Amino acid sequence: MTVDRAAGLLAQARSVVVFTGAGVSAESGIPTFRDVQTGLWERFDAQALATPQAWAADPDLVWGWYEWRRTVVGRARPNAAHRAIAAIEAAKPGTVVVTQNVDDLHEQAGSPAPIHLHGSLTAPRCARCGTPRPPDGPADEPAEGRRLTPPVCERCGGAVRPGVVWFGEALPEAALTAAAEAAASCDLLLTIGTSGLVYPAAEIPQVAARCGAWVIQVNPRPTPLDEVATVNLRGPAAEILPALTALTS
Ligand code: BV8
Ligand code: ZN
Repeated sequence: MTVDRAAGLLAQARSVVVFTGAGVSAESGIPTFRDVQTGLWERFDAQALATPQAWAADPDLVWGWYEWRRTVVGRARPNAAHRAIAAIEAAKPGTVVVTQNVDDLHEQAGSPAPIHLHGSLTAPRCARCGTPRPPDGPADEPAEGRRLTPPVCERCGGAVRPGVVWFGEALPEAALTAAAEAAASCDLLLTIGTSGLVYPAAEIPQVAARCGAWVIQVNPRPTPLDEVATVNLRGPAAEILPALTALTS
């Protein structure tokens, strides 16, 4: 049984990296990036909205979209996969969690310091001077598809932008370096719920494989990472991760 084989590798591993994508939050009710467009937003392409060009053209539309997504995340709770990942960290000190997600469900599940390669919905900042501008409470329930005027930076008067990495923007250097170093030195990388299509984040599991680590993939669908996976666990993360940790504990 592949999950037994995966549990055996996890039990032996001395240095673990857990790499997650939107699929790990799917069972918390947060649509994945490609599925996020529903209702009034479905006429927009997420990849087109998550760009500096969209922000420059219509900051109110982009800010409204992110506030709507922050509302969706605000209603979500960590699922059994997030909790199992936190349990792996507790059982294996030194485990590094690297996420592409902009929600804070790993933190809510008890992961002490996940590396956010694509930023976070909880970290808006001034688009001009970079001053962080933590959200003032839950998003005000913007209706889907509604424009919202972004707040103004108290320091310089610039517009406050979402604290995420848009397409065409560089990833935070320290985060990417830390993730790549962890991947290069681990002996096991778990890649959970990612399509492995967006670079340079998608390099992380490849780095681990190239450096000789075992790679365990958890995803209901095939991805380009099938080729580098030592064990491929086909199924939903909230079902597979608890089974994996139950076998390992
Ligand atoms: C950069 C934050 C350069 C924003 C995100 C042409 C060719 C190749 C590359 C490029 C190209 N043109 C441009 C590029 C580069 C581009 C890129 O890779 N594009 C791709 C689309 C081809 N990358 C960039 O632009 C990056 N920056 O390259 O900068 C540079 C360098 C120096 C100086 C200046 C510039 C920046 C990329 C970051 C974009 N921001 N997120 C926001 O959230 O709004 S990316 C976003 O999409 C997500 O974070 C995620 O990483 C990605 C994919 O989203 P999803 O598909 O939803 O999620 P995921 O991939 O995780 O897939 C979901 C998976 O879950 C699926 O496989 C599904 O089967 C699985 N699943 C579903 N249910 C479950 C499940 N799994 C388990 N359990 C379940 N229940
Ligand atoms: Zn400012």
